[in-house]
Amino acid sequence: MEKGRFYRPFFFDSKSRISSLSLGSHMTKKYTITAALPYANGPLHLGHVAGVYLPADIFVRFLRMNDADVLFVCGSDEHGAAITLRAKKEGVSPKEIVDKYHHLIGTAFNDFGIEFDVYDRTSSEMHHETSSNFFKELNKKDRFIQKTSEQYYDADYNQFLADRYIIGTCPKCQSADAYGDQCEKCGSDLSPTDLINPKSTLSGQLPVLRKTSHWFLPMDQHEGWLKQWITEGLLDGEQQHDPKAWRNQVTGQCMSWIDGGLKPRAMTRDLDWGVKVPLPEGEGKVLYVWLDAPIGYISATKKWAKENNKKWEDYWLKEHAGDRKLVHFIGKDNIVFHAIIFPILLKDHGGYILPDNVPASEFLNLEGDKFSTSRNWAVWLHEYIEAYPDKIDELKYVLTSIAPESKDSEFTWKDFQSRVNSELADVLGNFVNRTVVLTNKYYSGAVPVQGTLTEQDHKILKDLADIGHRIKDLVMKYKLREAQGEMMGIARLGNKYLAENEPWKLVKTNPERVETIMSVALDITLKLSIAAAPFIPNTAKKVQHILNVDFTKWDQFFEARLPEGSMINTPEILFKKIEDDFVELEIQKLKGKSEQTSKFAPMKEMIDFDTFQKMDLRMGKILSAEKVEKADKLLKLSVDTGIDTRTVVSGIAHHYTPEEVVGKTVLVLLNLSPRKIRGVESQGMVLMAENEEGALSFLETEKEFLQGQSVS
Ligand code: B3M
Ligand code: ZN
Repeated sequence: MEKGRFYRPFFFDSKSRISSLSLGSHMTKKYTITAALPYANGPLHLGHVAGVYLPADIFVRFLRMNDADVLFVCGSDEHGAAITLRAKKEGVSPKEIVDKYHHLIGTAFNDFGIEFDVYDRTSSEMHHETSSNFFKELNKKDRFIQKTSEQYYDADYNQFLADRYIIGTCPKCQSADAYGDQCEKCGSDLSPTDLINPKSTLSGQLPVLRKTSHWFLPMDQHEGWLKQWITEGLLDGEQQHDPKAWRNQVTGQCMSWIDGGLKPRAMTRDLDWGVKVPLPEGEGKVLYVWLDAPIGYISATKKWAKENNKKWEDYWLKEHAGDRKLVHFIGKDNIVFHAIIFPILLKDHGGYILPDNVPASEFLNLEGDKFSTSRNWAVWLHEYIEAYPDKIDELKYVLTSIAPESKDSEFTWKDFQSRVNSELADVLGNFVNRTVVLTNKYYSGAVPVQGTLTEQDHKILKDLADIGHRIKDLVMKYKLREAQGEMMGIARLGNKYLAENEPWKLVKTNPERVETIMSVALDITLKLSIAAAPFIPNTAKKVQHILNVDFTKWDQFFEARLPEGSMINTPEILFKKIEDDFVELEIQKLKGKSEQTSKFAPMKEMIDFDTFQKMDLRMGKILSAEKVEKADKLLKLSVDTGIDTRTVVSGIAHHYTPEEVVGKTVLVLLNLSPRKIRGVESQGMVLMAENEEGALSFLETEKEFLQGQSVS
């Protein structure tokens, strides 16, 4: 292709970028989007990300592309038994626990590209003040019933047992480790006295019942309006939201609680870590974590508004918020707290908007098992980012592809590899690469003139517009998994368009037509980069950089084109393929970690008694000891075994001097095949114990045993 033949030179500084003009109608919507506050008692794993934070981030990015006024709120949930239990277990203060994990989680969100406007924490003063005032307002309005009841108490620890301080069998699904306030398996909300065979998680003992008084939320009194609000979207006679837009499992779970009869629920606890009950008679008591945590969304907004010269009321209060929509992204075990308890509190307090939707996800499983922090059966987000900082979009794409939106789903490293390789690399990467390579090859990177479009060209552009409308419709229905699939459909269409038109063949005989084909292919690439932005934002930016544009508005998907003659950049590989040993390594890491939970190496493979009997273990006396030339870890021992005196080389020089070991009677494995260690033949092994820090100790007998005595 001679240079310059087929495109009008466009006086365009190829380095400057075509700025994005918002070409379409502005979205009138205003949103307050919250994502469940992660407990600051451990790192985030992929299940948390896939179920809550990634979908919320995609939704917010899409809203922002549509010029919506969005506030995206999150923060660390720093109260509750989960934290104080971990602090007890680690022998540190709850503050040390929350400080460590607040930082770790916040950094992981930032590095993974979850773009909150504010990531706050419920141990903040602003939060304590906000939730205390919220409680006082409810108490002033007599929204609580103060009552004395019998609560489980751990006499060994002198502590009342609530929530996660007590476990037992769930009366609904028989799960053995239901908590005092909730069964995570079936989602039922429970009271400690509902549990079968309750047990204290502190002493492990059967707890006793003791009297204590608390402020109860009479949830039973709210069943009427709740039912109408959830099933018809009506509040005080007004249509507040579209109930059909709620996920079936959310409505279903709420209705099963309501139909099962809501019970008064204690909103205070006998604990010392949390928001103190702001009443004289509340001495020694704190707000129930699920009372204060959702108020954390409001206090985080107040913090953000203060720092950004905004009015927090615009994001939460009816008379300020207008048609603003409140949306809570959560996991399914949080539904009762966000779709029943928090709405009751907001309504009781008065003046607040109620959630427009609560898109709760089901659970993501991992390699055939549930994610489990205690068993360390997890892929931790911060560890993934540390290991693969250049594979953020790959993980985002795969997690959205398998998002547990309506049913539990499964993450496997094999599936991760196949989606990255055969979808991202082979479909999306391949299409962009071919288009960019050919544009550089035929036109030195200049965007060719788009001549007369054929019927096929018009059809593909129409199909693309339909995809654009479907993506918007799906995202606004929180069907992000399907929406991403539509985005990938753009790349599939592009590959099909190139394959059907074969510009690489046609260029010899009909270069004019090839200009149009490549111009359409570049338009498809541009649309792909806009549609990809909410899902794989880094890739979207890379493709727009290659195209030398910066289009960030959704409407540009439908109207924007690359100006003819503008210069695009050279191609770059968007996705490196995942090799088999990557998968193998990750599975080994996972297996290794889960066995390491007890901090000690997992048991080796079983041996039978005969094999054990073959080992000849005896007591031996160390007669002399010396360092080994050029081997600072080794000592050369001369050992009297009772049947002979032999040389044994032992890696104990960092732990003992030769003088310290002479005269010791120690345990020796005699019948170990001799082997040369740094030139010295060692005939046997002196057995040592090693602790977690790697310190060594001989295995000595508590009685005087002479060398030669056998050990069995
Ligand atoms: N800390 C998350 C959980 O239950 C809980 C969410 C609070 S959102 C206000 O794992
Ligand atoms: Zn259950």
